[in-house]
Amino acid sequence: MGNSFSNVSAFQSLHIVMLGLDSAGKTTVLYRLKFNEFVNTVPTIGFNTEKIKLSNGTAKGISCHFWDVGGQEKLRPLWKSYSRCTDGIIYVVDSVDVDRLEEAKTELHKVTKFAENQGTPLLVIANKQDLPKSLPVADIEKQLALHELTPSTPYHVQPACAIIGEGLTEGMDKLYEMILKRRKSLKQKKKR
Ligand code: G3D
Ligand code: MG
Repeated sequence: MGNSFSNVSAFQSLHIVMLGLDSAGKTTVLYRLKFNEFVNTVPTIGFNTEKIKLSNGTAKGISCHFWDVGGQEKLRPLWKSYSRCTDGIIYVVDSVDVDRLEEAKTELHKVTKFAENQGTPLLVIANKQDLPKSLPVADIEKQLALHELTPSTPYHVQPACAIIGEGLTEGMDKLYEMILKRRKSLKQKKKR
């Protein structure tokens, strides 16, 4: 008791959407969180959805309903409706795919600008950090121009390797922390 997490029921389910360009590693993240092991993926046509009870970290026991939406160009128009009014957005980036970072940036900024997404906490997963040519997190933060996001968007950038699960617990804990903070401030605003 007494920590910042004590005021949220472990039975509450959070609604989280996972976005990012195709092949960034979204589905690998999803099944790593669900089964705690590597699952070989195929390109997502449409979306995958899973209810997952987090099993590690400070957010352990929290239930999340994840929506993992395909990242191919023709599927990106779906992002608007899937990201609407969620508790949190996870944006997965391939840290090696330097040529498409600009595209990843444009798509991310589009999503955070939707009126329904104002203030929604954002977790950027800088994935594939196991690969030798992966860009460091600071460079990814810069290239995605995260400092230019709408000031109401709280964010955290997490280096990760989804195939072994490294960084995912830390990332989910940060996202959960931002979600709680937002809920608290919305509650206080309502009281005024
Ligand atoms: P997507 O759902 O974002 O489209 P996927 O991406 O989860 O399908 O992953 C795309 C490819 O990236 C997969 O390889 C997957 O194994 C790989 N991948 C995902 N995360 C990591 C990681 O952290 N490190 C490395 N090295 N590879 C990763 P294939 O070969 O099946 O295309
Ligand atoms: Mg996928």
